[in-house]
Amino acid sequence: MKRLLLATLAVATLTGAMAANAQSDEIRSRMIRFGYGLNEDSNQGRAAKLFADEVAKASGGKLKVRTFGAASLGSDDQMQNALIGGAQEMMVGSTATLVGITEEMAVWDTPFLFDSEQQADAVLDSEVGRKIMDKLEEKGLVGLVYWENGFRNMTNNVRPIEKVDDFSGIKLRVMPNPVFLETFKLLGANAVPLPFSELFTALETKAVDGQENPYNTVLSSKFYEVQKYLTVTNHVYSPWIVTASKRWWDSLSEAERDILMAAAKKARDAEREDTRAEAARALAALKEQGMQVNELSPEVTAQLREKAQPAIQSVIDRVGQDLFQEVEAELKKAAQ
Ligand code: TK8
Repeated sequence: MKRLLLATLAVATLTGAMAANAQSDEIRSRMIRFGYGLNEDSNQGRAAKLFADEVAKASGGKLKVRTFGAASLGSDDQMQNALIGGAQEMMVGSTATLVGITEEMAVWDTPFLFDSEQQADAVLDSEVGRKIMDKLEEKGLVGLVYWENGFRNMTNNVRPIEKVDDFSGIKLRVMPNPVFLETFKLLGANAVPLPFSELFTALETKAVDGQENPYNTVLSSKFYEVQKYLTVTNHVYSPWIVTASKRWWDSLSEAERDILMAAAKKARDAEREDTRAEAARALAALKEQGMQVNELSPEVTAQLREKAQPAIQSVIDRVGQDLFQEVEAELKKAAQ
């Protein structure tokens, strides 16, 4: 009797396992909610749409990606938590907003880490870039690819930033991230962490004087309507990262995962191209909108680097010396 029961149990477990593990080539009908923070009419929105179209094409319409822009599913933080809990399938957002979940992501927040977009691509798409991404898995997230947010520049309403002292007293919104907070405190600004979804209103109501983001975002989020001065600082390169809920990802078949991964990569390549082309036009567009733009002298840039130096040490303390050195080795390779 006991033996029969065990045998029945074994068969039941086996069938259960087979049902849970979708066959590797199976593609089922699925709805995928893909959230992001910027407006639909932005480099982020265009790439999200391209991703959705690619997935539909490659799956014969079975995998349906529904995109939700303008933080309509919540801020980066809120979406990350929804992914972890399994209430949302996918998103794209800043790596900087993931540092509270996976500390290693802080490596990308190192001020003045990259000198060019090409160097950023090489390091982000390298083994160490993947290794940092894979750290998300133990926290319930799966990282697919890095997209480009871009080099960040300062905007504010108080004064043009021409020298280091000009940061002094500026109430500056920063991403909710310890490295950004520290960097801008070191530069003398009054740094205030705030989710992106609250930023326009904070600028409009003068709760903060300024913010920092790539030209593309200053344009697509219409910050030019509420900001007077733009200073070309290029103080850090910001990646975006496409993530999926691990709980959900694990329930997909291999074929489904392959489709999503291939589409994310395709969208990445197109997004980087689109972002760079737009950035080249955006500065002129922002001037046309009435923003007063100034560049920094090489001396002032050198002083900024110097002042921000202690933030690099705290990144190292956070991510570990070994990992930081791996990134530096990859940087060197990319510079050759
Ligand atoms: C969009 C944000 C944005 C980022 C920021 O959700 O918060 O300033 O640059 O791109 O992730």
